[in-house]
Amino acid sequence: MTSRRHFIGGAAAFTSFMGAAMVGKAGQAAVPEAPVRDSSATMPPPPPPNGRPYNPVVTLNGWSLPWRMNDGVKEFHLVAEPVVREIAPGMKANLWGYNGQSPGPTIEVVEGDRVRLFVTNKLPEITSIHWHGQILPAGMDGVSGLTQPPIAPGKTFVYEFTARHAGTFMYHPHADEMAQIGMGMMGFWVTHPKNPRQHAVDRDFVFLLNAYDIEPGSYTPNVNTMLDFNLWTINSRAFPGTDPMVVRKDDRVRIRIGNLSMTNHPFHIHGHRFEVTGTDGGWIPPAARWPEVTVDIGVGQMRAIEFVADAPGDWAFHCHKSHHTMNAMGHQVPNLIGVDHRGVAKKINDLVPGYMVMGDRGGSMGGMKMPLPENTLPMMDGKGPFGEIEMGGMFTVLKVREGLARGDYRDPGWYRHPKGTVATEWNGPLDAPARAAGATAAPGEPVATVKRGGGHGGH
Ligand SMILES: [Cu+2]
Repeated sequence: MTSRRHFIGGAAAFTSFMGAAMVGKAGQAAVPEAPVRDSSATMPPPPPPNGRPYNPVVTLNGWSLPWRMNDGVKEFHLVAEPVVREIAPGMKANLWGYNGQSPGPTIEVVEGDRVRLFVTNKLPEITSIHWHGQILPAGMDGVSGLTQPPIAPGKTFVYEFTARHAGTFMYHPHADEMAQIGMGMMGFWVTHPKNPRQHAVDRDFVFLLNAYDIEPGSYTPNVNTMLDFNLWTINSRAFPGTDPMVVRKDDRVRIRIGNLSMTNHPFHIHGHRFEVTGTDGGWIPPAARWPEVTVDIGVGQMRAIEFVADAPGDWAFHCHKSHHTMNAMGHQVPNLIGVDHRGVAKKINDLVPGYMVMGDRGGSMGGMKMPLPENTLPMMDGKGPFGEIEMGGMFTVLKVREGLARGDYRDPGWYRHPKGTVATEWNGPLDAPARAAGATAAPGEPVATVKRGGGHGGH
């Protein structure tokens, strides 16, 4: 095994790392170095140091794996291993992943590239990697037992094939999948078109959707869970731990979303309309696209959406299943909307300290403070410029700003709304609403006495 170098910095560090790898001793080793990243922050995309040019993608709360060019072949080294991933500030999870993080790093190559991937298994059990969506020789498909023997703990396998068509793909184990995917083993793969102007956009984001069942107060997912997950994550991050997607006004933006969780996720954008331009099967011809504001992403599917970010602001971008935008703890709270339980809750609280019910006026859970076990996220969280955002899970913010520099992905802070464009409290006169005779009264209003005329019958 070659030594493993911690890989923390941004583009500058990447370039110097690649430079060192090219000329240093590691460049001569049989197996390329396996860079490790110990941060869950989004790494701005570095320009390709060699090989065919391409427009790199931005992996939300992730990074792209550097390669070594060896005689015209791009060589990557993935290490399957246990990792500690910060899900959001205040919560870490014991996951399995690649090269220090879950999901693993994004692999970026160009159509026609010859690619060699070394995979070292540092897990306590066998593994393999399947290159989801790639057209390749059957023996490189990574299905343990079917196309190759499994990779035993401590062993390294090598895969090699030509990236034949441009598009968006994923990688994940095809060995003990329930446990290994359930522990966070997955990654993104982007094959860029040979002509960098083809399918070109200004900003190209990628992320995977995954889910975990981590008991409040614990650190390790229960991988036997089939449906009842309590942490819904974008690249193994839950809001407010998800980084914003920062774009310049009028940029053409692509977001590629892969789903390796156990259920579908209808992803919804605010303030814009998009078209689905790609699937894991390839690009959709322009004439076959239609406008959307929500796209359902099925299990094992990828959808690439594109739009022009022409509306400045902070726009929510999230899964539309409401339970998928909340974190753990929420699902066992009894629903007492409409029940006056003020006395009851106090009595129960004397017996069960920390007992909490959903508010009798509907909830607003962000304002409910209950003692949390250690290593547990509030179910809805996030401070915004106007108060609690009351979101968790699969939620992030698209920040559209004028005048950003190309390649500037730094968080610009909250949007400053032009005067007169924010919803505000109405302080003028409020007349009682005119109601039709016989209409149901509003709560607190006396029920109107309507004289029922005889002879009409019925209700
Ligand atoms: Cu969802």
